[in-house]
Amino acid sequence: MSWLISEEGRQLEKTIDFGNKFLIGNGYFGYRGTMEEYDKSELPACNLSGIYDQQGASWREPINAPNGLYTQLFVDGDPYDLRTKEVCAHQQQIDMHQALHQRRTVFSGKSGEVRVVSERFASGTDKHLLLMSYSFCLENTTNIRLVTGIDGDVWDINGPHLFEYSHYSEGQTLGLSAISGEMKHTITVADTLTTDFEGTQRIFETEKGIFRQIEFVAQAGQTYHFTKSIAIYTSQDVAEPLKYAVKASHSANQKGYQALKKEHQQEWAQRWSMADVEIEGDDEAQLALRYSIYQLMIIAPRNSQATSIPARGLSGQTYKGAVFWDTEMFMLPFFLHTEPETAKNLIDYRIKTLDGARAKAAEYGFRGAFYAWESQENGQDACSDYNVTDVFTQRPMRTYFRDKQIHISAAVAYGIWETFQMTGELALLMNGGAEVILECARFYNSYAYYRPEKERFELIDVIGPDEYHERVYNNAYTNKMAAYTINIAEKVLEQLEDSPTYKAALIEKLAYEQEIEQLRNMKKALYVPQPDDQTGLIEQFDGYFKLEDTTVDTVRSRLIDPKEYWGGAYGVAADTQILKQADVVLLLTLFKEEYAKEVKRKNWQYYEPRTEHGSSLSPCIYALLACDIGDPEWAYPYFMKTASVDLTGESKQFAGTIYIGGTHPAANGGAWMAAVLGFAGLKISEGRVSVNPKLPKHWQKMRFKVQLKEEIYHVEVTKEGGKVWKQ
Ligand code: IFM
Repeated sequence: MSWLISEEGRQLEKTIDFGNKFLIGNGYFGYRGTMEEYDKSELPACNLSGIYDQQGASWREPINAPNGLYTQLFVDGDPYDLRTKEVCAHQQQIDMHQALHQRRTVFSGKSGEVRVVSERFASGTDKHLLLMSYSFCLENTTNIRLVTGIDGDVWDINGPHLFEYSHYSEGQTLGLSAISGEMKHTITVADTLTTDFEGTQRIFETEKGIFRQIEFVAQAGQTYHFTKSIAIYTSQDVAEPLKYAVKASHSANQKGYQALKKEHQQEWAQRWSMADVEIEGDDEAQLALRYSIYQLMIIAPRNSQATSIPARGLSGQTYKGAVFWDTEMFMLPFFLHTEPETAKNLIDYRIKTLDGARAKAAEYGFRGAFYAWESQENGQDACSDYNVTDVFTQRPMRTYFRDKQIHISAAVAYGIWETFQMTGELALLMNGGAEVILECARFYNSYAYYRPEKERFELIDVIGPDEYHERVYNNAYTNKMAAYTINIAEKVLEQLEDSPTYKAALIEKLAYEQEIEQLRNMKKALYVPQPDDQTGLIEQFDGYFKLEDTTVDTVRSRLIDPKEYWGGAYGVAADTQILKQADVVLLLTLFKEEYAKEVKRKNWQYYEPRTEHGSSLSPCIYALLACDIGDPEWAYPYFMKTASVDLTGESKQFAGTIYIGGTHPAANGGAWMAAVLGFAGLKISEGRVSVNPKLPKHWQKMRFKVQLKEEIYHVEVTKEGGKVWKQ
């Protein structure tokens, strides 16, 4: 039971939600949980990873491939479509253990009942393959028309992106290629069909699609079955995507659905044997946590070099398919502990995009690497200067995420350093990691402002994690992370001591000698806000405590429109102490060893009632710190909120008028962190794995594995303590 995510009934009002909830994927593409008969109005999408395009002046976003699953069944001329037909029963589910999407529908119509059963999976062994098995059975003998093929008229937020469609057909294989407008990428989908029935066949083309129509008389009570072997290739993969797609689709078809499914199941069983976290005593938490892990595993860029994970995973084009700090700060820990190879891929992406970060720093007049707030394939920043649309005037609002969220570079440096510490691979530093870290430190050096009267460096005019307060001075989190980046840079240089030739060449290449001296000075004099002696509180930024002290509900009651943006110049939260998401609490979580328990407790208690949790990144951090201070019962609701965000669909859907729905991989990673690092209290330090469990009252036991270097460790914890042993 705890492996199945299931919904009964049509619930048409939840079609968009279910598209997210029933997502399948394999890191190369994500396929939304929509019905086979849907056209673009229901937002089906085969969302491709790391391949972007821009239409006119609108936002650049990832490309959705033509829909190879498209299938519509006509019974006596009538379309049997979930949107329009009455049903006696309908169920949609994800079997997480096998990463299979399953559908069962019993339609009722003038020709009696029609049962449709389908199953699909994004191959875990060949990232280019999407497989489907589909069967139907009629109550009465009736004329059938089956239309199945490739629908290239796809849903886009800022499209269309696909043009110059070309069609292909040979035997049972159809193909559709299209060329993207800006980048001229070719996207090809091929589909080979195998049926266990015969009929009158016709292939027809539309401008943006190619379909096969099969007509026959279906006998009452007989089940008819077909499979589709769909292959997706782009010109980013190979020079001739059509050739590859057709070949892959043929050979998949030859191998057969069942054989491919078996391979896929074995691969997923293997993955789960490493990644699963078992919870005894709480089925709801178990399901939600597994679902979070499932979501991370379907978007992990395993077989692609140097690609990362967008903030909405592969569930669509929201947030421009861009990579945020979410990856390093919220998702990376899961991969580092369970799939280090994938973690390294995520890091390689930042190494690959270093030049983009350098260009951004230079654009703003700084040195070093200022990473994109919303990073696309080459590290260019997709974040617009006007990232929110005002609900009243419909005008774009000037936001400063791109210019001022300078903590992004620290997140990148932090992620690389964490990966180095976990894997111990110096090659990671020598193959670009060191260069990134040094360039990030240089950026803070060039950004910092020396205040002679205070004899200190400050970071002024920034936005911290709490985006509702723009252009603040000395955001505690940002200053601390900048200081940490400088620390890491020093440690990196120490690590390179044993490779003097490489080190000297790097310092020369970056002209870094003088920078080292400056960083030393800055390290001594960079201001990092400290807990107040009396109250123990860390002020989120200069002047924060002078802002109106009110409640989240009061601020909410001031909204004129529910979609109104809370931040920006005139936002309802901007002049108050109400924050969007964990900020000081995140600082205390990351650097928990450096602060007294009482300080952590006081700040948790102060900031929590003032936090709107308007970002899905927030609750997991409150859960983590609550565990750290020994209060798992405080942590539990925040953990559950995080772990179930994509199950309940209860998350913000709009920022102003901009749609921001989709899946929430940062929260998925946060759920894993809260469970493993929080409740189980896993700690890896100096090559030693230990636990310090703080289980919620009703949890009896947790069991999971982690990988450290080449070793796999089994961990089992109860309320009384824990065991860790090597495999
Ligand atoms: O990166 C986050 C940010 O912290 C809050 N707004 C949404 C972004 C993407 O998840």
